[in-house]
Amino acid sequence: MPELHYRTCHLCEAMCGLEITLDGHSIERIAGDPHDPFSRGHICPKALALADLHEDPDRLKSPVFKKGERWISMSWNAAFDLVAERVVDLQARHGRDAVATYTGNPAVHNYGSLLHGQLLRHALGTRNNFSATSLDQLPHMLASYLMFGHQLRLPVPDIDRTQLLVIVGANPAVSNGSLMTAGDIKADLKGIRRRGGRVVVIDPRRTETARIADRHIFIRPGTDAALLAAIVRRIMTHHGARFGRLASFVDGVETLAAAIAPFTADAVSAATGIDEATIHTIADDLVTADSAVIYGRVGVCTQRFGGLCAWLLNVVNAVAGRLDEPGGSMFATPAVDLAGLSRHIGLKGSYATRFSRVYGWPEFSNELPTPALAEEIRTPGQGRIRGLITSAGNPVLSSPGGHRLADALDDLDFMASIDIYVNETTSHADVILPPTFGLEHDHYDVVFHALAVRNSAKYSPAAWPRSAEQRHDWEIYTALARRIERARPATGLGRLRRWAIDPIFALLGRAEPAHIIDLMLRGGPHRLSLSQLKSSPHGVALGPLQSTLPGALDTPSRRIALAPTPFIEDLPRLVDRLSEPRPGLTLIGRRGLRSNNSWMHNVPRLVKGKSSCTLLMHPHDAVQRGLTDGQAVKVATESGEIVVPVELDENLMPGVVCLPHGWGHDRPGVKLRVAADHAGASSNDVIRPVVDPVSGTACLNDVPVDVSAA
Ligand SMILES: Nc1nc2c(c(=O)[nH]1)N[C@H]1C(S)=C(S)[C@@H](COP(=O)(O)OP(=O)(O)OC[C@H]3O[C@@H](n4cnc5c(=O)[nH]c(N)nc54)[C@H](O)[C@@H]3O)O[C@H]1N2
Ligand SMILES: Nc1nc2c(c(=O)[nH]1)N[C@H]1C(S)=C(S)[C@@H](COP(=O)(O)OP(=O)(O)OC[C@H]3O[C@@H](n4cnc5c(=O)[nH]c(N)nc54)[C@H](O)[C@@H]3O)O[C@H]1N2
Ligand code: SF4
Ligand SMILES: [Mo]
Repeated sequence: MPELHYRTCHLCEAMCGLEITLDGHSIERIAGDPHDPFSRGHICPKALALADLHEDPDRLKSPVFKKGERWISMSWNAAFDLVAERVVDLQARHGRDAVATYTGNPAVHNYGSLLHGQLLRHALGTRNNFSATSLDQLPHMLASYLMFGHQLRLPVPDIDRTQLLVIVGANPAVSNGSLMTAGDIKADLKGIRRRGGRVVVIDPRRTETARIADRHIFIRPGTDAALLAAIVRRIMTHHGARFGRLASFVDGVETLAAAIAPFTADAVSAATGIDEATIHTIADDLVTADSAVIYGRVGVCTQRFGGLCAWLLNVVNAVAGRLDEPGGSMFATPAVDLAGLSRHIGLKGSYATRFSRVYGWPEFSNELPTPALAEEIRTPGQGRIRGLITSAGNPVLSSPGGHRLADALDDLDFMASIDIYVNETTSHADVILPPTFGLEHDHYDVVFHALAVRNSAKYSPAAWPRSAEQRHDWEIYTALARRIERARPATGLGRLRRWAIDPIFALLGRAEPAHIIDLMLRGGPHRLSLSQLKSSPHGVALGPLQSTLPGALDTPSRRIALAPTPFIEDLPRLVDRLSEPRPGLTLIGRRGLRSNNSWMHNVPRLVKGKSSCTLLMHPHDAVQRGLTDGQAVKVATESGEIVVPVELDENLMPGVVCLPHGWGHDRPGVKLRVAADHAGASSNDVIRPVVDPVSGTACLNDVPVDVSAA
C-alpha cells in the first residue's frame, strides 16, 4: 500500500509543503501539497531532487577516514574518539583557538544542527568560528543588531498587502525568496500587480524577476548604497521623515540628515547610472503609494558596501513611514520565537568586540569573516588555526579565493567534516561523519518561519526510517561535544559541573531537538505544542504579519537607532566611490532554478542539458573583445583565472558580466560522479577574498575582471 507523507521542503527558504508518496521500497512521487496553508501546492524542480539525493549512490551513510588516496569505513565510536582526541590534543598544545569551525547554509535548514551545533561550539570553546553568514546575510543581521538591538529581528516585506514593492539586488523568481519566505513567491508578486499594485526591480541584469515586474531599472554594481542614501535624502528633504506611530521611538534623525547631505540625486546619478528624475520618482512613490516597501538581498549584501546597503534599506522604510506598518517592512511573530527567547539569555548578538588575527576584520556574534579563513590557517604565529571541523558547508566553492582555501586546508594538522558527500571541501578532511538526510529526520523550520511573510507553523516527522548505521546531525554534535569534554584534561568535578549547570549543556546535552521545539512552541507567542502540530500535518496558518514595535525593540534605549555610528562613519568611503573610475568589466553572480549553491549538481535531472555555468556578457562588450556566443573565454583577476563559455545576453547592463557560483567539480579527490561530468568552473577562484570593512561580509559582486578568448 502506498503511504502519503506531508513535509516541508528544506532545500531553500521558501518552505513549500510537499506530498510524498512512499511505496515501502522507494519514493514513488513528490508533489506540491495543495492543503499546505502556507505554500498552497507550490513546488520547484529541486523538490523532486529530494528523491535523487535520498538514493544517490555517492551519498555517505557511515563514517570514513582517509588513508592515502582511499577512504576507509570506521565505526561511529572510533570516529568520535578520533575527532575528540585530535581536537583536544591540538587545543592542549596550541590553545583553544587552534581549532576552528565552519558551518554552511544547510545547517540553518536543519533544526537539529542549528540547536545542537551550539553544543559542539561550546565544547570547543574556540573563537575561530566561520560560517556562510559572512558570505550572505550578515549585513542584514548587523543592521538589525545595531538598529533594533537584536541580530535576529530581521524585517520582511509584507508582500500580501503591499501596493509597491521595490526589489534591489534580489531575484526571487529564481531564488524563491530570501529573508522573505513565501512559499509561492511568483504568485505573490503577480498578486501585487493583480490588485493594482506595482513591482519595481533595480538590478544590473534584467532578471527573471524584472521580467515579471512593472519596471526594471539598471544600476551599476556596487553603487546601491549611494542610490539608497539619495532616496533617504529626497524623502527627508522633500516629504519630511514620517515615522508615524513610531515617531517618539526613533533616535538619530538629525545625525542621519547631516550624514546623507552629500548624496543628492544629482551627485549619485553618474555613478549609479540612474538619472535624477528616476531617483526622485522611486523616493516619492515609496512615500505616496497606499502602502510600500523596499527590499534587498544578496546583490546588495555581498558587495563592498553591504553594511551600508542593509542599514539604508531599513532607513528608507523607516523615513517613508513603512516600518512595522501593514504592507511595509514588518516582523514575523513565529510560533518558535528564537529572537524573543534568546533576548533573555544574552544572544542578541555582538559586534567588533575583537578582530581577526591576520587582516583585523571585525567579529560578529562570535564569528569571523570566512574570507579570512585561509590566511588564518596559513599565517604562522600565536593563534594560528591548525584544526578545522566543517559541517554542512563547502567553502572551497562558496567562499572567495576558494582555490587558496583548498591549498590552506592541506596545511591543517587535522580536519573533520560533517557532511553527506566527499566534495571539494570534505575531500581535504581526515574524517567525514555523514548525517541522515532529508526524509530520514524530522523537521521544523526554526529560522524560516521567523522570516516568513505570513505566520504559520508546521512540523514534519521523519518519512523514511534511518538504518541502524546512520546518525542524525544533532546526535553527531552531541556525541562529539561529550567526547571532547570527556577527553579534556580537566578535573572530573569541573566536567560534571559543566554538564549540570551550564545552560547550553544542561538543556541541549539532555534533550532531543523535538523536545526543545515543544518547549519553545509552548513558550512562544501562539502557545502551540508539538502534539498540536502533529495533528495538523499540512501545517497551521497563524495569520498575517502583526505590528510588533516598539515592544520588540532590544536596543538599550528601547528605541530605534536610526544612525548607528559604524554606518555613519563609513559614509565617507561611499562618497569616494562616487568619483571612482569605472573598470572595463565588473563581475556579478546569479542563481539557477535547477541549482542550489554548490551541492545539488550530482543530481542528473538537475544538470542535464546545456551547461548553466556560463559567463553572460552584453553583445556590445563581446564585439569589442572579438568574442562570439558560445566561445570559451578566460575570466581573470589578480586572484586567479578560469575558463568558461561566454553567452551573449542583452539582458545584462553593458560593462557587467555574470557568472553563477558553486561549480568547479573536477578537483582532485572529489567523489561526485554525476557532477564531475558537468564540472563547470568556480567563480570564487577569481573573486578575491576581501570584505566590506564595516560588516566583514565577502565582496562577491562588483568584482573587476578581464575577459579574453581562452
Ligand atoms: N560567488 C558567490 N559565492 C557565493 C554566493 C554568491 O552569490 N556568489 N552565495 C553565498 C551564499 S548566499 C551561501 S548561503 C553560501 C553557501 O555556502 P556553503 O554553505 O559553504 O555551501 P553549500 O554549497 O550550501 O554546501 C552545503 C554542504 O552541506 C551538505 N549538506 C546538505 N544537507 C546537509 C545536512 O542536512 N547536514 C549536513 N551536515 N550537511 C548537509 C552538502 O553536501 C554540502 O556539502 O555560498 C555563498 N557563496
Ligand atoms: N534556485 C536557487 N534558489 C536559491 C539558491 C540557489 O542557489 N538556487 N540559493 C539560496 C540562497 S543560499 C540564498 S542566500 C538566496 C539568495 O536569494 P536572492 O538574493 O534573491 O538571489 P540572487 O540570485 O543571488 O540575487 C541577487 C541579485 O542581485 C543582483 N546583483 C548583483 N550585484 C548587484 C549590485 O551590485 N546591485 C544590485 N542592485 N544588484 C546586484 C544579481 O543580478 C541578482 O539578480 O537564494 C536561495 N535560493
Ligand atoms: S522553492 Fe525551495 S522549498 Fe520550494 S520546492 Fe523548491 S527548493 Fe523546495
Ligand atoms: Mo545564502
